[in-house]
Amino acid sequence: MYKKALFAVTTLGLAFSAHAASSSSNLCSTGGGIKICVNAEVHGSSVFLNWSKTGVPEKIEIYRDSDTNPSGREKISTITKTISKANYIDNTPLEGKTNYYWVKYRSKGTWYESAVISADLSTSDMPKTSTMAVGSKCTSSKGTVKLSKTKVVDGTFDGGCKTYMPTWGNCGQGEGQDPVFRVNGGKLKNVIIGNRGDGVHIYGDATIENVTWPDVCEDGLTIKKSAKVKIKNITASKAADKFIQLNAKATVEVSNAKINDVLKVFRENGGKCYPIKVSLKNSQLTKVREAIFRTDCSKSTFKMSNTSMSNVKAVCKGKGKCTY
Ligand code: ADA
Ligand code: CA
Ligand code: CA
Repeated sequence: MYKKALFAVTTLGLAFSAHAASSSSNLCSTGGGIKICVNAEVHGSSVFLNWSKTGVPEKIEIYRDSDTNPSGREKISTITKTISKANYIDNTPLEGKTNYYWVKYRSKGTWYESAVISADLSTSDMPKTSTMAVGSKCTSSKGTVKLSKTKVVDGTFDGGCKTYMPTWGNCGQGEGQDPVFRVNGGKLKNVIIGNRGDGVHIYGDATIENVTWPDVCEDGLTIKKSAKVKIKNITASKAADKFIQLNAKATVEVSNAKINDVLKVFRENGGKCYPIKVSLKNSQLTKVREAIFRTDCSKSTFKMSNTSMSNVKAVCKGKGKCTY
């Protein structure tokens, strides 16, 4: 579970603390015809700031300090182009202590600012490297199996923790490469996906278990036909673009995943609205360069729980209902 941050003092010196979600409405500031309410939460080793505001400021600046005295605070972000954006993730907060934040904004030429918001990292119960996420048990390879064509799975396939290496594909971003595994339905377990071709394609209800992608190629796993898919105990790294691509209506449940260095973890095909239902729990995410979940479909949903995040640019991007 992530730890909610505590709120502290207003600029007028009125001190109180409470849990973030329940007290955020108490900490609103007004000025220049704009009302701004800021909220802070600790997720993993990052601090998520989000705010609601009435009116449109000309510019926003985010400041951070190790105490509530604004003197000596550091400007950590300036927002001008994406002024409608109402969140900021601080991936490099001051470790092991309480961080204090201010959201400053300019309206009609004059600067105003939010009350100071605190985020306590001293007792964060979600360290940078979470031991809770197990990942795949097949991370060291028991040998390589060379594939001259896609391995089709109907029923159960146990790969014995070997690496399945295609003889085609180049691990680039070229579309239309044949997958390493085509799962028509059933269970794929104990495999290491070789770094050529297009990972795993799913065509029916399936369970994916103890699978490692040491180096995701075009995509790691693609849902090609409507399916319910459970993905558990997996480890994946180095996706230039997407790890999981959803090209059909699907319910995807991921748990005990260790995912590192991807642009997006989940992507519903651009412009499509199947819709999809995705959940992620008991997992560890490090270095997500764009977003964990991206969709253009407002009917699609993403739910994340008990997951540590470090160096994550955004949880959700685009449309969809996002809960975490
Ligand atoms: C890209 C591409 C889509 C589709 C998708 C995929 O998003 O634009 O047409 O090919 O990748 O399934 O990999
Ligand atoms: Ca200070
Ligand atoms: Ca693709």
